[in-house]
Amino acid sequence: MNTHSTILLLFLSLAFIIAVVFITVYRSSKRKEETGGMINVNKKRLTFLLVLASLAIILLSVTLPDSPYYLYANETPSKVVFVGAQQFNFNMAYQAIDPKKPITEAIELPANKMVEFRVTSFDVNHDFAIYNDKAELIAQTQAMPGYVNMLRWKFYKPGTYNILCLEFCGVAHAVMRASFTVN
Ligand SMILES: [Cu+2]
Repeated sequence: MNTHSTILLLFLSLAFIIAVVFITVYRSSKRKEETGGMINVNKKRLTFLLVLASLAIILLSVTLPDSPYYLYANETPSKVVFVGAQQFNFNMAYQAIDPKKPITEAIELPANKMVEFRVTSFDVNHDFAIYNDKAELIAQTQAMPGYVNMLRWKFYKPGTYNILCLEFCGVAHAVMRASFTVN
């Protein structure tokens, strides 16, 4: 069973449990109906919550399996790029970067092959957002101090790709950018 199916199964099980809880609460409230009072309000509230929960379950069941978190999970990247963001530039290299002696290499990546970015920050929160030559956002991940976020992607079009920071990180945030080429 792959990860998607496992998540879907887990989600459906949870949805079933939630449905059982809702139905139990609804039925137990129905029994008190003969006594009058606030029952009508509770009934409306429950119906509303039931409809809301059903809608959420339907929407999530359709959209969750397509989440990009496990994209290319079972493949080996053709190249790994280490990214250490800091105020106000992106250090990029083919080997792990020492925060005390940050280095930046010219990055060239192969087209049509999966590549992996290992993104972290050396100071505050940044964002690593990849744009194509039409300034369209293609992929992004947060650059967070103390965490390494993995971003796997395939570039089909050769050319220059720009990296912008999407997280306001200080006075020079707007000029924080870098680029790499795909051949
Ligand atoms: Cu920034």
